[in-house]
Amino acid sequence: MNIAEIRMRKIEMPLRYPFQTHAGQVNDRELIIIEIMDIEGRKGFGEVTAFSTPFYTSETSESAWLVLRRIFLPAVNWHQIVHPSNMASQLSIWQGNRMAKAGLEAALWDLYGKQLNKSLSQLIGGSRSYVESGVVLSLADKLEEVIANYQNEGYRRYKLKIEKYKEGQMIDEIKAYAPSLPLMIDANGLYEEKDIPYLQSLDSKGLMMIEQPFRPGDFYLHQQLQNQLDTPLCLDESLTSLADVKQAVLMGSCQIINIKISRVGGMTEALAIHEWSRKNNIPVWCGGMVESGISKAHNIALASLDGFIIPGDISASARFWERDLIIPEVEVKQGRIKVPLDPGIGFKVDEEYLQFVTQNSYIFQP
Ligand code: OSB
Ligand code: MG
Repeated sequence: MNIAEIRMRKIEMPLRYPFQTHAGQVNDRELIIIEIMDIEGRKGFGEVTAFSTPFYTSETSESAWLVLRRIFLPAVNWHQIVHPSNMASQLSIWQGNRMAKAGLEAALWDLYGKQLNKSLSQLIGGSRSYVESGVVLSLADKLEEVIANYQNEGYRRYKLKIEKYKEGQMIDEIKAYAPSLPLMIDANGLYEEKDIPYLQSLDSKGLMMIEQPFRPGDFYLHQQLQNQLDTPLCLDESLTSLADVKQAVLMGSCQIINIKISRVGGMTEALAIHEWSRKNNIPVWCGGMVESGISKAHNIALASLDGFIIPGDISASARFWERDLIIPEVEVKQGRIKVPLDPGIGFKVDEEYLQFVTQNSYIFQP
């Protein structure tokens, strides 16, 4: 792909509202932006979406920075890369660090689209011109107020983070003023085996699904729960590869798959998961990482594939940011986002703002 230079930036973007999870509150989002330039000066952009603490997966933005700088960047045989998927095979000798791998691969996909003058959606075989959009409600949000706001954009799926044992009541409250709101909860693995009776009490609430009730790795416990629930289970943290997805589905540990490009190590693996799920009639949706527009753009392309039949965590730029890194910003109208047709990610990167939020830069020349 004639790669001349790779630049990594550590950035910090202020969130419009604090994002509250069980593990604390995020006010400023730390991210790594990867920029890969070819010999003609075309640039591809990717994003490493690891958080500053390992509350979601074991990677952090700092661990990803180190692994990229010390191990991945020097070890890739850049001259042998003729297609973005070559990156995954070259990096497959190393365990884990999937978000670091995914960010690098993302920049290659954007660049590849620009070199071929094709949109990312077109490159990967996307068939939709709009993707359906869902939104996550953080624990810090005043539910009634934010739901009223989000209804203007017409979001097609609302996701509630859990506050153990309070969610039953929260769901009832929401249903009281918005009875037909398409609602799901995401437990981020906080329930334990002893909570199975409580989870059964949620079965009558009409949830679209329950995401990641137990800790990752516990396919057996998820299977036990799914056997006792009508509400479909969806796995997130548990699924880091196609192999995990096959295991979960074939064991009956879940009925729905959350695909995040970052969690599975890149677009190539995400495409393989989508393909297998489609052949096996397993519904998939695209997860989110409180990410910038660069990563949202990659998600929009992914979600334009056939198998993405459930609205994803792909919200408007304004859901998180006063100002986003892309032009134009992502907009949600009537619960949908238009899939851009321009080459690569299809949005222009706001390089002036990118420079403004950059804290630290590292340049590597192959
Ligand atoms: O589990 O999907 C998750 C945010 C941080 C860590 C984990 C998760 C999330 C989200 C964010 O749910 C969804 C979004 O970005 O819209
Ligand atoms: Mg989740």
